[in-house]
Amino acid sequence: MERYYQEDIECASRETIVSIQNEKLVKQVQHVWDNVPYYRKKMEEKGVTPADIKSIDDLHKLPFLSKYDLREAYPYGLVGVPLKDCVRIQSTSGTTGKRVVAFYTQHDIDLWEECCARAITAAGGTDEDVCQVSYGYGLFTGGPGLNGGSHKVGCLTVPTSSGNTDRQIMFIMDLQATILCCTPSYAAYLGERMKEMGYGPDDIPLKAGIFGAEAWSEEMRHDIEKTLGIKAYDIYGLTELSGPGVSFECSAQNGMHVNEDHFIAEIVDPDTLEVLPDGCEGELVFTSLDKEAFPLLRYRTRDICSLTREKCSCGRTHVRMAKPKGRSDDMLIIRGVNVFPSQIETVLINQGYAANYLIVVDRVNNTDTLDVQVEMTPEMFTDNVGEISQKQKNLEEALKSMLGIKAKVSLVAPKTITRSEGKAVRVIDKRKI
Ligand code: DLL
Repeated sequence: MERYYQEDIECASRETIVSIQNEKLVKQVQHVWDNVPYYRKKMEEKGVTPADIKSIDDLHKLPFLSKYDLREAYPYGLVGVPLKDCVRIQSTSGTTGKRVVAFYTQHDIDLWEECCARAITAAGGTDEDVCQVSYGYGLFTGGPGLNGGSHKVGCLTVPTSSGNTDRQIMFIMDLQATILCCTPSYAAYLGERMKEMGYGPDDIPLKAGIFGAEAWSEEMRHDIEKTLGIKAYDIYGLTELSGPGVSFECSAQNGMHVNEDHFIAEIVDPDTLEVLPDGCEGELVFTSLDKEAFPLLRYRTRDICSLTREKCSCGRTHVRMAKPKGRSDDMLIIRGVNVFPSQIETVLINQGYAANYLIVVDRVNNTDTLDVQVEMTPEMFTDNVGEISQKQKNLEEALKSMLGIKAKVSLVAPKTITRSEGKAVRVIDKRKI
């Protein structure tokens, strides 16, 4: 049976959703115009005033915001309320660029935690569950967001934060945790460690995982589900818009429902900025409809994915976004060819490797080089040079057929690539150093 945290709104008719969005957008544009001089100036430059925005059909008239603007306006330039009304900041864990600082009123935090509660409920969570939150706590939004959502659902919340892997496992086993929240790469590491400790999927009390904060492949999902004996749900979000819970997966595991009563999602062509129809891949852009402290309109996420409004078997009506392929700024251009780390991950897991790899890009004699270091699993480990070289060759062929360019593979011994407790760093681009 599908569970909902706020069924009325999660399963509302399209007309209801559009009417909520129309009403909130008009108010939000006025709020920003009145209280955020930085964005008002952008609107004036584009010749738009709040009177021009009567419904979501007028959204395209508004200017975009990007990380560049967040840096320009750092730290207080985009805050929409007096600082005395703000109760918290959070900041990006970003693996690229300077940190972003986002602000919250108590109302913003309540809505954010509700979004996370929707995600936990969609993963089957109830007040009977023990929910271990192994995302980092502190400036990163993962821990605080899912902690708040878990409280709202009424789960017994175990705020372990990330790291100290053996202690995490002790709590999962001793407290009989049923839901695990962490990055997919950390979930894979926890699974690996539990296997080493002799726990099979039937010994592990977990039933669901809520994994996000980084791009991960379907193949990695299947691996984690098998090792931990759980159903693994994707969750998406970004600090600029609140944190985790902007969208989340349901039992169908076929795209993440965007919380459309709080956010409008658009897909644009990253070069021309033209709005693209459903089904087309492009850059995801969000407008937050009821954030008070940090109300971003048409914020360019850099995440590449597509949207669908096709009916979902879970009964939710909110638009779904596909698993982001990666960020446009994580996309590697190697000898002119676009390569996403997630494509490499798909090949490795399909060939029986785990998601323990490092991509090293360099430029030698004016030519880009792509080296992929891949860890052998303990089961396949060998020191037979001929066998290793055959395995490397097989992987190189599989990568060539996926990417269209040649990659050099080096197989390394188990446990030689550093494990991640938060967002994994998978790429070293020496061309940028
Ligand atoms: O990563 C918020 C979060 C925490 C989401 C916990 C899910 C779970 P930031 O540190 O600001 O916030 O990073 C946001 O991470 O623009 C995407 O590029 C990436 N990202 C987040 N979730 C996913 C996901 C948090 N499910 C950036 N799949 C975003 C792919 C994701 N990428």
